[in-house]
Amino acid sequence: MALDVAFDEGTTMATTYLSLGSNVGDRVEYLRRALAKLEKHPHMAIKAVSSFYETEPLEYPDQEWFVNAVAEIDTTLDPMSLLDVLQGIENELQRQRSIRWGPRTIDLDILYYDDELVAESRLMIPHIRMHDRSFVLVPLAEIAPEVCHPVLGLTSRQLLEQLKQATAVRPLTIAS
Ligand code: PH2
Ligand code: MG
Ligand code: MG
Repeated sequence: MALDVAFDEGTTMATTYLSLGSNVGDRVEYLRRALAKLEKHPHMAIKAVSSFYETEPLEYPDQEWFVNAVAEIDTTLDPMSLLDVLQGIENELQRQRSIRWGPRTIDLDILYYDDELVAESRLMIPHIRMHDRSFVLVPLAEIAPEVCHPVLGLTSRQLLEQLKQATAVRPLTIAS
């Protein structure tokens, strides 16, 4: 999936990697709807989307398996504005189904934003736990194997190789 958007001249473009996850309701549909909303945004262009993976829940094992993916996006939004847009999309998708499905329909997390480091109470970039999570590293290594973690100095492929506790991540057997 690729889309070229003509951004205004003079604006600074950044490449960001986002993690998408859902474990409530029609998980694939939530990922697709989130991607459609990202694609429609005037300041974002989707450059690549990984396969969709079915993943064993991490950190809170007593919940449904997730569907996870990673997207590469070019954006002229600064990191905080990007976070606002992502939270807006999460709210839109949750609000529509909140009564029926509960609150965890979609999770949109910023992994990288160029090589920038952000350490705010609302936002940490690189994502603080991404290097421990096979559900992030497998799709990230699929679309960006050579991209380097700006703090750890390791590529996605190397992060995946050095993962100690890899939880189950398997390609979803539907067209994504
Ligand atoms: N997200 C979490 C916690 N655990 N596990 C999987 N497999 N996938 C997720 O997206 C995920 C998780 C908190 O955001
Ligand atoms: Mg998350
Ligand atoms: Mg989140």
